Parts: sequence; structure tokens; C-alpha cells
Amino acid sequence: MNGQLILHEDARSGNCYKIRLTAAHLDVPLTRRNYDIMAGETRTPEFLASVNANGRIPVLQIGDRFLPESNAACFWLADGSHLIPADRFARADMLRWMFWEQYNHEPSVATLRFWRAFVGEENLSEAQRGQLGAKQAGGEAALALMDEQLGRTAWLAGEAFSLADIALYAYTHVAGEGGFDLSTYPNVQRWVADVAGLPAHVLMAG
Ligand SMILES: N[C@@H](CCC(=O)N[C@@H](CS)C(=O)NCC(=O)O)C(=O)O
Repeated sequence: MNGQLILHEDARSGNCYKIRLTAAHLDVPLTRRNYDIMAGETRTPEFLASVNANGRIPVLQIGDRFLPESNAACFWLADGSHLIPADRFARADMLRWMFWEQYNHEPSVATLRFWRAFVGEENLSEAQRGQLGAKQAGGEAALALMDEQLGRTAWLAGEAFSLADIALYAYTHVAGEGGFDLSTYPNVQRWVADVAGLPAHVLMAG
């Protein structure tokens, strides 16, 4: 009905992994097209003109239409499925966690992973080095908030696994690569194991 689904991605990116994990839970096949973001492959004139004018992956291509932004792509895939709560409040609460992920979690937890595990601290600019402390504190505050929620409910948006868990699992389970100690957050650790134990789970490097 929607033609072929193509994921434009860099397989090392947690934002791209969110879409693969959502598709796995829905048993939806994706064709994968890889770009090396470290080599600027999402900044070429061709990519900007035909895939995403914002110069970033992931982009989910649905037939001849292109949908950037990881959480929007997950939402498109999961619309009407068990990954989105039927209850109106729970559905909005799921979105709350996904917006929060983009504003309060990903900019610290994912950026520090990118800087420390891929760029290397010795290669950071002066300005980036100056942000290390604030990003560490921001990431710790985000993980603490998740830990508080997951001490009260099984999953982030209540008692059912949802897109909120997928969106936040992507970078949380590899937060150690960014210099965060997940053993400080026992409820997050329990939840990471629960997500990874679901039958449809796929690994990030898969
Ligand atoms: N808010 C976007 C973030 C996309 C993003 O930052 N993508 C990064 C990789 S995770 C990227 O493409 N970086 C390459 C570049 O900026 O040149 C999303 O959730 O999809």
C-alpha cells in the first residue's frame, strides 16, 4: 500500500536503531541504505536535495516520500498498533516521553557517546570540551528521572511497552559508551534488561 520502506541510516546511530527496533516489533521489513556521517555523506548536495534538507539521518522513505526525525518515523510505522496506547492520556504521555527524549536526554546522553566513543575527546573543539560538564550533568539528570519513573511503573508510559520505551532504549542502553554509569540507576538497569528480553528484540549492531 505504501510501497517499499527504505531506511536511510548510519547503523551506529541510536536514532536509526529506534526505527529498526520499531519495525522489528511490528514485523515490518525495511530496506537499509547506509551513509557514513563521519565522512559527511548526509551533507552532499544530492542528499540535501533528495533525502533530507536538514542533512541528517535517519530518514524513512515511504514510497516516494521522505520522513526525517526518528520519533516521527517510529510513529508512522506504529500508528494503530499495540506500540501506541489506545487510551488518550496514555497516548499523550507516550509522546511526552518521546519529546522529552529529544530535548532532555538525546542532546546529553547521545552527544557524549558520539564525542567520547566516535570523535574522541582529544579531537573535540574548545567549545565542545567546555560543554562536557554540562552534558554529563544533563545526562545524569535525565537518567535519574527515568529511574524515578521506572521505580513506579513497568514501562515509561505506564504498564504497557510502547514507543516511549523504544525511543529511550536506543541511547540509554549504550549510555556507558558516553561515560555514564548505569549501575547508579537500578530501575533503568531492570528496564534495559526487560526491553532486551522481549521476543521481537533486535540488537543495535544487527
Ligand atoms: N532529531 C533527529 C536527530 C538526527 C541526527 O542528529 N542525526 C545525526 C546522527 S544520530 C546525523 O545525521 N548527523 C550527521 C550530521 O549532522 O551531519 C532525529 O531524531 O532523527
